[in-house]
Amino acid sequence: MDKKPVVAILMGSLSDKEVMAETAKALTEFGIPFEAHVMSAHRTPERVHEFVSGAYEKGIRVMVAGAGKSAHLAGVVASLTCIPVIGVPMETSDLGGLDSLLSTVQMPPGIPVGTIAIGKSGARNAGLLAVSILAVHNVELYEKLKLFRVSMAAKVNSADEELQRESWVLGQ
Ligand code: RP5
Repeated sequence: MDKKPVVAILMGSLSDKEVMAETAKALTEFGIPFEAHVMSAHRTPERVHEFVSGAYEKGIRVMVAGAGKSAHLAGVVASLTCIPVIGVPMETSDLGGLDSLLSTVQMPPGIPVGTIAIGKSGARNAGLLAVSILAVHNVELYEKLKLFRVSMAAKVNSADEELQRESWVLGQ
């Protein structure tokens, strides 16, 4: 695959870095080139505008935006581009991430944001979903995704085998 970034990972603050690194890890597992930036819908709105409006022309095909609290980053990003946008709501100390979830998911009709689970599992799934979107027109990547699912299923099956070796499972 071309080395030019095809996915942009955006986060509202450096405090979101650890969570958004999960998106980066998933993309790396599939060899997807990406770039990652901190930019904020309310603290650096001009930077968001500048970056997102030039994203398609420079080769970005999926955007992942993670933000917390009044998490309008993904919505603002989606308003500036027709590239698919996946929103990752950050877990927060005050409302547990429900604030971020509702701010990201409740987009009025017309400007969609594909909102995913709160926190690290959401960030990982955002990466995997970005891979699925890119795989629609890339047979090799699609096959890689299928193999990934097969190996995940194998892990679950071997976990069950391991569990069956424990005597308490038999109810005796
Ligand atoms: C949002 O506010 C960021 O996405 C972050 O999740 C949250 C808190 O930001 P900091 O105060 O930690 O920079 O804009």
